[in-house]
Amino acid sequence: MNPAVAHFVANEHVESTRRFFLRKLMVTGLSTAAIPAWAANEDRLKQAIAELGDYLTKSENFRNVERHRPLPYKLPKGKRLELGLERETWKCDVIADPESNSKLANPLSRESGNALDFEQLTKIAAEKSARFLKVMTCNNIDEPLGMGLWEGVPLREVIWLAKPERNVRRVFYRGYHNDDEKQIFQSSLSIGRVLEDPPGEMPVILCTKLNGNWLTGERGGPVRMIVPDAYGFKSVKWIQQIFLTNNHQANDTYAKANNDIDSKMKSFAIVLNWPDDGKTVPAGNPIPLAGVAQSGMSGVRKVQYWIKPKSEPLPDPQKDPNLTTGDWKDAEILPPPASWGEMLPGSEGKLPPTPLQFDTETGEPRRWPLRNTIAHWAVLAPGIRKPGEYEIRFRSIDENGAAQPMPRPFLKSGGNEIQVVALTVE
Ligand SMILES: Nc1nc2c(c(=O)[nH]1)N[C@H]1C(S)=C(S)[C@@H](COP(=O)(O)O)O[C@H]1N2
Ligand SMILES: [Mo]
Repeated sequence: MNPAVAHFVANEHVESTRRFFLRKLMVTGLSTAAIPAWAANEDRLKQAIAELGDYLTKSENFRNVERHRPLPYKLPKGKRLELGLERETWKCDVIADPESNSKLANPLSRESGNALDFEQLTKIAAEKSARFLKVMTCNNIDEPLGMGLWEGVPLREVIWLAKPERNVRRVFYRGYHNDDEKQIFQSSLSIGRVLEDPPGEMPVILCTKLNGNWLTGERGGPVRMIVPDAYGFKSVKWIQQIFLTNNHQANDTYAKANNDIDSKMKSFAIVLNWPDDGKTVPAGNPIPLAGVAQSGMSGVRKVQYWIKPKSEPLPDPQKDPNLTTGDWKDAEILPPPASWGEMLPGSEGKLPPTPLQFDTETGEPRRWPLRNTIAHWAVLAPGIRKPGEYEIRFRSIDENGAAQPMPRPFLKSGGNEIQVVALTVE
């Protein structure tokens, strides 16, 4: 057995898999005496769940979305030290937008020699550090880039150091961009969002750690912004400049690229590890399905799938563009994993104490799935007797009862189209 599967089989996911497998047997009206004949299918379902991998993504396994040539983390170490792209030399301005009239009593700048440095950040972190789970997703890519446990200093702590006094409506921030104006990548937030977190929401942080380890250059280190409720473009990497401005308009680089820059993360469900040219199953054999659900601002109540013969027409796009009249069946959202990931330092897959979304006494997540993270889901779909070509679709239902892609179907605010994959029954 491959080691990842062996590891998985040893943990609770498999127990919960067994429970819902048994439930499925009961639903389909078979007695538990039929289990031995089905054992191979149970194994296949276990395998499909195991192939989802660890809950947290290893830093180097995130998908990168990056412009800039050369890439800052590919510069030689000496150059990186010189440019403040290493913890030892990192410096960051916290200043007024020169094109605006914001007033700060104590601007921090490299020019005046009092810029924020990593040592100061570490001192603030000793008292005010924040740690939370968040999935990184690009609004233009319909699959998460990676799932992380992020840690750092709330941005507001650093803003208060600069003693803003008046005329401050927004904050915008930039990463290192090779001193080339054309390569600037910046994002902005209202000052209100930075200073106060909506109920249950996590703070915007200057992030220094991912999954318990220092943030690597490839992931945006030494310091990157992490905006928990937003798509990836707000989480600017290689941060070196923070501006306070009286400009009431968003000046995000992504706005120029035709994106909705105010979008909160959306909920959706997708199957994983499904070959582009489809899968083949023997007639009558149950079909193991497993994937991830992204839990956006309205959470995820359900994950559903719909298997349809390819030859059968879809509902009339004028009357039912979102396929709500399909024969949707429920899958199971898996509970929090027993092991969060082997990359967590010295912890055998345990999370460090205690992410903000977790109860400090029980160590359990306060809800599941958590908003702005993922959950794994799985189901053993009943076998199909009739050989032929089929399509399988997937969707989430959020906690308000809205079925994906509703309530926000427009793609500029985040990809959430209903996924479709091919299945051949032989
Ligand atoms: N400095 C900088 N930060 C950036 C970007 C960039 O090109 N430059 N890309 C952004 C976009 S569009 C996304 S989706 C996320 C991707 O984060 P990742 O590469 O860590 O997965 O980084 C954001 N931060
Ligand atoms: Mo992105």
